[in-house]
Amino acid sequence: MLLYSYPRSSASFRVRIALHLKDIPFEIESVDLLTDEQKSARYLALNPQGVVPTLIDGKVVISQSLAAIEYLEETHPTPSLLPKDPNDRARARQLALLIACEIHPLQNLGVLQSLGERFGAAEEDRRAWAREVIERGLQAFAKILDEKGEAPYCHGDRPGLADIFLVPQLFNARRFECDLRAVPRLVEIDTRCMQLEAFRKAAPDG
Ligand SMILES: N[C@@H](CCC(=O)N[C@@H](CS)C(=O)NCC(=O)O)C(=O)O
Repeated sequence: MLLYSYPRSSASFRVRIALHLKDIPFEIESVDLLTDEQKSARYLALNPQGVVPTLIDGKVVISQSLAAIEYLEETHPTPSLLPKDPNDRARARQLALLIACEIHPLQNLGVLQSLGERFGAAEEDRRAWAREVIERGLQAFAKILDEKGEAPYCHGDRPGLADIFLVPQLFNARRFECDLRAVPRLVEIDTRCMQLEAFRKAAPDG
């Protein structure tokens, strides 16, 4: 498989974790977000949204990290990234989507650039906006987890879908200097995940 990816892209980080957890061999084609390579005609032909990641498996081309991860889950079911019980599976997806739909899109590069270019928001205000959406979203994530008890990972004793979304989001939270004191359980899970080779190899500096 081939993954179009950028080291510090948290959406790419998610797919890299899933590939490593499933021990699927893959190559990386780097797309430089700093020089807007994601907006080049060559890349837009592959991914009309102009964002990373894009996963290629032969003729299959998948954008959207969650769709790519679900594809990996279906084509390489072991080890599974989802719990067995339907309630728990729904919870895992709920947590992943909370990050994918409610936190990350509001703090990604494109939105922060628009806040500056269209509305004149200063760098400091853009960072404050990102901090606010991340902190609020992570606090909701932590509350949903608390209802489930004290498992070592987000859903049970193995890392899975929700952890795959949580760890890159915490990486972003630190980039924006979010206050994580209100979400100690998330910090603990992140530390535990980062002790695993799959997460370390997938990390921006991995
Ligand atoms: N929902 C998409 C998000 C993709 C996304 O926003 N990627 C960011 C990097 S994390 C990106 O490529 N940004 C470049 C831009 O906004 O121009 C996914 O999960 O794949």
